[in-house]
Amino acid sequence: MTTIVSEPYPWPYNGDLRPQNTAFVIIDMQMDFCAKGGYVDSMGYDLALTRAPIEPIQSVLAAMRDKGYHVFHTREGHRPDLNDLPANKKWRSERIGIGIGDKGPMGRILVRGEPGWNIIPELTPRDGESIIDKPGKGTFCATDFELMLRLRGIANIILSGVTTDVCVHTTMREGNDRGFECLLLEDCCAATDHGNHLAALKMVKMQGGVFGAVANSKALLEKL
Ligand code: C5J
Repeated sequence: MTTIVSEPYPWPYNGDLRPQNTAFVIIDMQMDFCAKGGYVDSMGYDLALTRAPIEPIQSVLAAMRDKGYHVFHTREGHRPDLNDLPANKKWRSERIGIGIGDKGPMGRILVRGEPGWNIIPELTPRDGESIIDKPGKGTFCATDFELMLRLRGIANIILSGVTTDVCVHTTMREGNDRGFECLLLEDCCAATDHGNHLAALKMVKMQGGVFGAVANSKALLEKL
């Protein structure tokens, strides 16, 4: 029986925490979210917020790699022809910054193959780690993520990345509805608004852990 000190219950619920059945998922730590001239910067949000989880994620990633846990990286992005970009998503993005698909200082915003779409160098994936390219906010939508989790016998998902209230939360909710046991690492995530980050953490902990549990990376590292 192995559990992590977390809220609102010791995670995972059944104490079955092993490298074989657990994945560490790093969501959208891309230049568009963390670098000057990218998507988040073009909207005028503070990059210090989205860059804050880099070091904590690096520590967890090193431990997960060392112990042989499954590691997944995700990238939010669209095909260069934008055939997978909903018109309302594009329209909304144009209201606040450079529109998705339009050219910015880091190349076309959230378009696959552009400089802004790359994962930041601090968290470069290693050979053997899966990268999920997703057109939406959730990692399960229009991807082979669930198939890969099921084929490997993964039951537990540990979530990190940006943004807590959007892509991380959507993925957690999607995973929870599919029966995966989810843990959100609070210091390994960030939102473009700190209040939204805190609210997103609180939402997880309602109703006895409605979407799973929340822990600090230190609690996880102690167990690993
Ligand atoms: C957003 C994301 N916030 N990765 N994407 O648009 O959370």
